[in-house]
Amino acid sequence: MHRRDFLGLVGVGALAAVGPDAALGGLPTSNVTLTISPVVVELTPRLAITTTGYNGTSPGPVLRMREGVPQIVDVINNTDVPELVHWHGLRIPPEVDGAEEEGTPPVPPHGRRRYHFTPTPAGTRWYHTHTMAMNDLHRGSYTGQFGFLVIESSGDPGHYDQEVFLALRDWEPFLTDQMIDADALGQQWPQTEKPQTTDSRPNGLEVTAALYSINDKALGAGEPIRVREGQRVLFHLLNASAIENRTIALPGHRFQVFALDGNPVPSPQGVDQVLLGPGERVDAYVDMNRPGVWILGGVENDVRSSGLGVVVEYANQQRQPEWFPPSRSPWDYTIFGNQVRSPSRTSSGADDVETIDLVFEKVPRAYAPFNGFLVNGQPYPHEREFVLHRGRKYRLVFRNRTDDAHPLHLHRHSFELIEIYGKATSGIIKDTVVVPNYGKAVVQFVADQPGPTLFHCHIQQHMDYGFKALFRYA
Ligand SMILES: [Cu+2]
Repeated sequence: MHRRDFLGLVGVGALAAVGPDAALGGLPTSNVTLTISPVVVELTPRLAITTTGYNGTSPGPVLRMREGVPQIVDVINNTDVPELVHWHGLRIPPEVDGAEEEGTPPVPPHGRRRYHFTPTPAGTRWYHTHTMAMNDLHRGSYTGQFGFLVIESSGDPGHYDQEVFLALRDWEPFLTDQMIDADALGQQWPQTEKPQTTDSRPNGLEVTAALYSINDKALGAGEPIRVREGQRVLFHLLNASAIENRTIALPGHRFQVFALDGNPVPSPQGVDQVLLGPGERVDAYVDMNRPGVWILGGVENDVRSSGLGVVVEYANQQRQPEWFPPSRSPWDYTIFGNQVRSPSRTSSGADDVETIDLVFEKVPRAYAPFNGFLVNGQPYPHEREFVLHRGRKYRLVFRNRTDDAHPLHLHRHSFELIEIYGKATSGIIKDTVVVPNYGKAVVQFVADQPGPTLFHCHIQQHMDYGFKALFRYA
């Protein structure tokens, strides 16, 4: 379908019968059952797609679990292929984490499997399939198998008037060699990892999409988010895409970001736009103090008009939803961290910290027609895995020698971001970080979760074609 045809179908302002809330009511959870089966997602009243989802919907239900309270989750697989449910951002054992590389047993086709785990840490997590897709764009994270998971603590959640969960998605992916680089991070960074001569071989086919939604609705097709002047709205934002980093904004409003990947940050800050790599979450308050009808959506015009948005409507306001571009202030993780004066802290192998260098490279058309990726010169699996010693502190130096920004995810652990864009920081705890093209990031973590631990790029095609590694405990 041509993008223009799709625009005609959506028609900002059209209303669908079922709003996003229908799919997102919280479940009481001492026990949870997730049923994997084919679903129909009505992106607009006139355009539906078929995919695979949880409990008859995509996104799946917002799951709420209590931190530290043991949980039983039953997964029923009503599809013809083995499946895995990964609990993203949780510190849980490899047998239940949901990665085959770590040894989690898959849920067999038309079978079921019971998981026992004790959810921790508190915060905005999510759950999603972790199967390989390779060249099948109807498998893995290209499907609708994802949902929010909130791990609740006894801590004070702070004051807000309503809570809104927004998952960014793209649909009906296809392959192209005309990838438009959407990785304009706005941020300036030293390209310390750029090789003297860059690879000039033609690029392989990459996955892209031209159809987007927030939760299960394209812009204008679902119920608006209804607000009143003076309200404080708590937004949980997730990029559930398999393919692309995204930047979103709400014109005339600021996102007061207080948590990254579900973990409170040392310096909450207001920002005009939020960048999310696949897998990342941002929690933010928005004070509703500019009455009108607005589009909360992707900053790229073609992406937003192809569905990536939702209408925010103040009470007693009737007009066409408005959009204007946010200020061009770049996304910068470090503004949410503690100020660190000496960047040398990150480069010298100080104290009791062991440094592991991870060099990422792309090999154009290594798996023709697709690109391949190398971690320290080798695609997965590595002959000798990276070995961790329990209780020891590690510093991972991500050296991105490719022309893409990659969202890098470490399973079953949280890490502290200590350097990015050539700036030192501290106190930002994450599980996924977008490392800019030809740039470097440094993270630090304590090896306190024994068992095999998967590390990978959260872009499905990159992971499938080599961009992953396994850490083992000695
Ligand atoms: Cu990647």
